[in-house]
Amino acid sequence: DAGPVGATVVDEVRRATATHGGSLTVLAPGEALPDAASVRSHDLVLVVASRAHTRGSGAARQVPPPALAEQPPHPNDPLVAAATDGALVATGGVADFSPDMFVRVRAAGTTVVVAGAAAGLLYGLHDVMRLGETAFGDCDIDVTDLPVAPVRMLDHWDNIDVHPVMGQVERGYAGGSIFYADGRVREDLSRVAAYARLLGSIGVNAVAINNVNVHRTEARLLTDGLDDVARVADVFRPHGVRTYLSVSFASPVVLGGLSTSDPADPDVQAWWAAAADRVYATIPDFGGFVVKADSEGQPGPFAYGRDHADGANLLARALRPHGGTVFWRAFVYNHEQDWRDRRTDRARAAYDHFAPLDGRFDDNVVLQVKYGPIDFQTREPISPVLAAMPRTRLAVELQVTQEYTGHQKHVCYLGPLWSQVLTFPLADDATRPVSWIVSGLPGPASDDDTGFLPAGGVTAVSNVGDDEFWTGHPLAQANLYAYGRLAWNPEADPVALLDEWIGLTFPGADPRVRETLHTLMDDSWLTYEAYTAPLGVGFMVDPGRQHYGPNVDGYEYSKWGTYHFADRDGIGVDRTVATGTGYAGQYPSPWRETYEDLATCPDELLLFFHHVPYGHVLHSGKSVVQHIYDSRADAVDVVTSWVDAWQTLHGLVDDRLHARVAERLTEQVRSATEWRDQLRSYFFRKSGVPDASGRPIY
Ligand code: BDP
Repeated sequence: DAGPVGATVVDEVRRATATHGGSLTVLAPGEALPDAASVRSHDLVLVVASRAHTRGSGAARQVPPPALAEQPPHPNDPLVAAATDGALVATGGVADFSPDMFVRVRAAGTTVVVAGAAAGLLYGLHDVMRLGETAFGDCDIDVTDLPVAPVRMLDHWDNIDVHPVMGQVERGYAGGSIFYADGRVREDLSRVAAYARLLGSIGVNAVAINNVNVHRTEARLLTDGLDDVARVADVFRPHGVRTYLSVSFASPVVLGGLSTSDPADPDVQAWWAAAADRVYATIPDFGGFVVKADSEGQPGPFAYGRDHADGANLLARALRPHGGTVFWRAFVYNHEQDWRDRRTDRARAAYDHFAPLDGRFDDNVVLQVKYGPIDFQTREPISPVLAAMPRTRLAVELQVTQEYTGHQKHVCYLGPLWSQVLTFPLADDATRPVSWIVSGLPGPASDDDTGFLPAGGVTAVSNVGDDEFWTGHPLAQANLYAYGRLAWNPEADPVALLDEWIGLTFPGADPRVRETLHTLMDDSWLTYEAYTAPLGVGFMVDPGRQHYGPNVDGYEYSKWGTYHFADRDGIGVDRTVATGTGYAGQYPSPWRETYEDLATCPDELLLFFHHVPYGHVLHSGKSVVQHIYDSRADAVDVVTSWVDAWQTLHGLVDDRLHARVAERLTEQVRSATEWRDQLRSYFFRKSGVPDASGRPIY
């Protein structure tokens, strides 16, 4: 009995063996192994070993039963999976097993998956399914796999009610919510069950099921809605996924009728403790809370003269007796600033608020930091907060939903962006990548293996809705897939992950399908960047169309505070220490020097850090304005070529899917053309510099 995940393991292997006409035998600890003659190819034997059975005995290698080991090798040989009932302490070359870890061994014609817990076994079985025949081929290498980050979370920005402008899912581009309909949690959660299985298969193990902007209806999930939340948790649990809620910091007032939400007030503390008690009485393995506080109008501790550590610890102490965690977001800035005041800089805000609080957060608080200092733009430098808080558990937050990257109308495969973020060597003299920071792994230069190295995890905003294809644009499914796989293994090659997704999504398809999808998707993030905002400048999206399409000055003179500062002479934001906002100084060396100096600042981030004349020559050899002209025009040519490429797949993929992608590509070409024409004209009119290529400018 390995719990609900153990039962899922049995279901999964039963499903897998049945497809091939095989059968499943489950052996209890100590039960005799079947003899070789009775086990056929495609059969699967699940050996539930007792702890005593495996401890210290050479683990994986020892598991194939001698009877099976005598069988001649066959490409479809039986798979033997072994689970133990707890931590496995193994010798003989197999390290201690963490709960998510598994080892896959190919020995004497048998494929063996060994894990120390049901979750690891589940991940091992999904790995075998992903590999297909390859898992049964000749190979004498033992594969040990485990995730780097302990928490791999998806946040849903879903509301119960439907907002007149935003719809039901804030920044959602795939229809309504899979969780809620008709003002409550859905009666039929079968879609959620399919989603849970999907998440288990890509290694995601945590889901927050409501919007970080917590409106009154959703706030009540924490109290009146608990039975419904429990139903959702029941559906996620068997796939190793824990359920979290976004909560309002003002809950004691809004839900509890108290006159304050002050963290120092004993009644407030008691209210949260009682709330947490009720949650855990209903959902014993509840994950915890996600909190957006003092940000974009959400309530928070500032109202009471307290800081974010006071606020986060209040909730953490309520969750602590139950083992829950607070994911406290670092997305805090003043969204009501005076655009005329050139000293204000939104990029500085998260660091200014949080870096001084390092060491003050309880150890069941994870600070959730957006990957860039502004807001999920197509290109941003990595947030310096991630390097500034060594005594705080940190999680990096990505955005799978394509808010700023084309609303799932545009093909924009984000795997390469996230890969860059996670592998970026931010700390310890450019040796410690972001994925290590959020996993609590010390840098290679660290000689402190006993110090406080707290782990947080990887989180992201989900892109899923009740749309027929789950993600609006069918190809946006690849982003969900890549997110899970990269959160598991940040070193993975994003194009190889895309290839995996293509193989699993279009099994047995004509080779042209794979080829064409690579043509469209491999570099689609860079193509999107090339026709939208240039050289790291950020925000040029239209506020009126919910961050879709161009509007160069859309935010330029607004209180939200994101500026490109384009004038007749130049463009970009001076964030240097010497003459600008000082943001570059928030980085550790060598990055602060790299970004501070025009000579070393990389082209793709130039306008994020510097205000330069239009004639400034990039490392690429082009002037800034010529780059603006050329890259936009070239990228539109690329997108236009995708329409014909996709057309050649007609009849080779499902017709409805083909039609949906074709329709979206038409819109992508229209929108990319609009970006090109507006940006080229805008900067021609601002600068007066003609396009050296002679292409028309309107
Ligand atoms: C911004 C979105 C907004 C979110 C906010 C957040 O426009 O809808 O509420 O991020 O992350 O990008 O809280």
